[in-house]
Amino acid sequence: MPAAPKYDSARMRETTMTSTTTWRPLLLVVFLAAACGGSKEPAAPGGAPGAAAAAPSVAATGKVITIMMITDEKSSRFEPNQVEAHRGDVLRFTIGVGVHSVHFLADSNPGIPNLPPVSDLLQLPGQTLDIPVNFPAGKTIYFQCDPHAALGMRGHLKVDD
Ligand SMILES: [Cu+2]
Repeated sequence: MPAAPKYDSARMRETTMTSTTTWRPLLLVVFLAAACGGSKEPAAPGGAPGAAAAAPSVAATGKVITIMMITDEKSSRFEPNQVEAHRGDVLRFTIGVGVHSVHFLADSNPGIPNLPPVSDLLQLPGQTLDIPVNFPAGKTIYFQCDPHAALGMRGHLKVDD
């Protein structure tokens, strides 16, 4: 796996106390996406230091799956809310409308390693949070938006090899 660009590595050290190794595939994908798509600056992976275990990195596939987060007159929801992805893909949670979070609850995902820390609240239209699919193949992982989980803003990620 090629090393992440120096620029991104330096930035990561500013924004997180956790190992840069864990997030390097993500950074690479973000860098490539930004280089060809001119996408916005991704949200920093929030959360407490120490929340990220020393995870084995996963080889990035380069595939990015956009999951919109929307509140409208119909509902608050992830769109899509049933996602199938391969290890090394990236889930790009993207604000459409509303204020949302992304939370892969540990309690709802027993035994699943590499769960990201709960996100900050995201609220700017177009704001994104990238989550690398670095979970065991064959598992289905639950995630939710904390403010709207009770209203049905929940989703599942099925992980393929
Ligand atoms: Cu929400």
